[in-house]
Amino acid sequence: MTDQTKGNGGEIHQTTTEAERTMTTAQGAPVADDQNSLKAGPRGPVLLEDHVMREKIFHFDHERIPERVVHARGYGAHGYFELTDPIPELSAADLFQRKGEKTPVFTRFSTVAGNKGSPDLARDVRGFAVKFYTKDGNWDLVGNNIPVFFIQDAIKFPDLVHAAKPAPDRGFPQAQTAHDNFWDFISLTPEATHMVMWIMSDRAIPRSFRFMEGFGVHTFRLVDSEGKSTFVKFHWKPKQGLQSVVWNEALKINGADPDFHRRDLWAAIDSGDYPEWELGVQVFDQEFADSFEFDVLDATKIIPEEQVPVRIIGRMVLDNNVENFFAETEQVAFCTQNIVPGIDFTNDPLLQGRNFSYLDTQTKRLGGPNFTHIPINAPRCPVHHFQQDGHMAMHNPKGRANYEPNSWGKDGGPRENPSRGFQSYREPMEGEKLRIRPESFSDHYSQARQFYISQTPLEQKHMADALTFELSKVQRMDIRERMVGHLRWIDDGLAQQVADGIGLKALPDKAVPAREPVTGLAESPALSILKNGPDSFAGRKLGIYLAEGSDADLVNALKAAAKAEGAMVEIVAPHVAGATLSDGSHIEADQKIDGGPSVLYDAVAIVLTEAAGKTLAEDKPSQDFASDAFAHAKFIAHTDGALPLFKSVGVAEKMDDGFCALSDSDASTRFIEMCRKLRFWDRTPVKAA
Ligand code: HDE
Repeated sequence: MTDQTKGNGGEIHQTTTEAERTMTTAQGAPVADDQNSLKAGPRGPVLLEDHVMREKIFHFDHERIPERVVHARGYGAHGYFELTDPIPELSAADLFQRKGEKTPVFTRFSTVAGNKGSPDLARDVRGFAVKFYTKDGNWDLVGNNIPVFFIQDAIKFPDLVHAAKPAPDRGFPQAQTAHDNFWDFISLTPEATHMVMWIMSDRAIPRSFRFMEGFGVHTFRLVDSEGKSTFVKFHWKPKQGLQSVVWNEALKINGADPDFHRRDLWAAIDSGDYPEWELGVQVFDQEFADSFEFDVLDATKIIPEEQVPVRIIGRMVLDNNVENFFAETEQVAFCTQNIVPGIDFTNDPLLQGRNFSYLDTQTKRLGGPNFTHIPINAPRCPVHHFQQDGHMAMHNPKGRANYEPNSWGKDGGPRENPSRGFQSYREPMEGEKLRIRPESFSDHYSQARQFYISQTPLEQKHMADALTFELSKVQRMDIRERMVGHLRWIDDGLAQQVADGIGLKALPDKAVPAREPVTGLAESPALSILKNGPDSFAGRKLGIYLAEGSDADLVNALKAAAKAEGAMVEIVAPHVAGATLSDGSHIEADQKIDGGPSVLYDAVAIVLTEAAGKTLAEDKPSQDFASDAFAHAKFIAHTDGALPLFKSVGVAEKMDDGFCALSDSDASTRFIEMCRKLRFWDRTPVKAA
């Protein structure tokens, strides 16, 4: 039981007499007063002797740990990986052996460039890191939502990240690449061109973590029980389908809800709508690698799915939110070198560098070598070794022996196990020691072009717009021109649009290529988001804007239709207290209109009486709700009462097939069916470039 009293100065004291609820210091000493420090007299100086206050403030002072140098902003959740198609013929990895077996996972999604407090909708790559707690130890698949990377050799990573982060002199801009330093570095790094096409595409502004693909990026190896190896690339495919927002929407979401992505993941899991991804593998042998147009060790290249199909072997379900953000999401330490028997590295120089970096960075971030003792990082299988001591050691070896070989027999601790233990693939190695980039890495444009031509005209336009936006923020003309010189290898139409957009008088010369690009690479439809639409509104969110007197039957029908589809609904109203509907029932609002702009929803319904419509037609947040929904190509359901609002923002005369008049009892179902297309793109038609 908690009692509440007032103290001498009127401050609130909540007290208990129950032993188990008694507050203590970190040393376990019971605390009598958590409101006042120890003083000499009521107004007197605070005494140094106050061990309670000093301990509390000392601990607070040390609450922060260094944020991740990249991927600082992220959000994680627990779940499981379930094997649906075992692959013992390819890999001896324990988690790939038994159909239906579940392996616990912790997955963290992130942006790359921004700091911990930066907004979620920055144009950026998203991290997609999965820790599998297997019976043979932790396997960390630390990937991204884009299957290629900017650079080919880890030694360039500090330069890339320095160029992308705020300029060191002025300390801005935060969480964005639209500045001179980034494009200066990129335009001097032609190997980045392929990745640039991806980050200028809508992939870099995902609607939610739940609607993104994930990629292991590098070529890895699978190794079977006989030691035979097959190359592999890992893919995560969202069951919910792919979806992105449009750039203008991203800018506004960042203002309306900077936590948009983390809130979305948390809310979906909290409501029982568990996001799910399929794990796929692209497997190929040395013969394929030798005949492929590009080097499979080059992380700036993909292998198109049309060339090597993705075989689905399992699924990941995230079904459990973190209990404590810091303990789990912040302290989780992903390390690419966390690998298990049956999976192995290749000689991709980016991957090899990462294998050093992640272990090194965790030691700095988590304060010492014992971060595997933190529960989120601890393997969930038995652990036996002779490592000991160090900061914050929780489990030291038991018994007398802390070395081997030793003479203590059964009590002498663990020993190596040649048959079960990790064996590196016996890859023959020979060569001179050199600092050199392989010539087979020197094609910088072919796949960038392949990505571009695989997009729909609308997606291509978004890329041209993104490049124009970013380069418009670059002040140095020579950097802008140099970048357009690279774009000319991708598509002259694209280069021209960007050149026009940033005010170049003439197209600059083509960049001099290290190697003549391959012509005639086939389109890869798998690379487009819009060609692979989910055709479902499940997992999406409908915003219903209503006010006093709104039609109760319509509101209920919309809610029911959305629920039947598996979609979420939020009620937006002029007041957070909600409104009284036509049947006299009261409905609570989830958002007050200026805190619930239409950018937060995938589709909107505006259910207003004529009187409310007339009043709200003069209200700026209501106007924005309607005009933004229209501008962002959203499906809009409405009553006649919404027409004055549409009129006030110039939309009334442009109403198209993306609008659905809520005129009969089936209209709600019809509207949700329309929403399966996610957006009414016909509203923003684009001619093929
Ligand atoms: Fe990372 N990266 N990275 N990276 N990376 C980090 O590790 C690094 C790269 C990726 O949610 C750091 O724990 C180097 C590619 C993700 O906690 C650091 C290179 C890919 C995460 C680091 C790369 C990634 C990180 C910073 C070039 C996709 C977040 C904090 C060789 C395949 C994991 C940390 C999480 C984080 C180094 C390139 C993905 C410094 C040196 C390529 C998803 O170790």
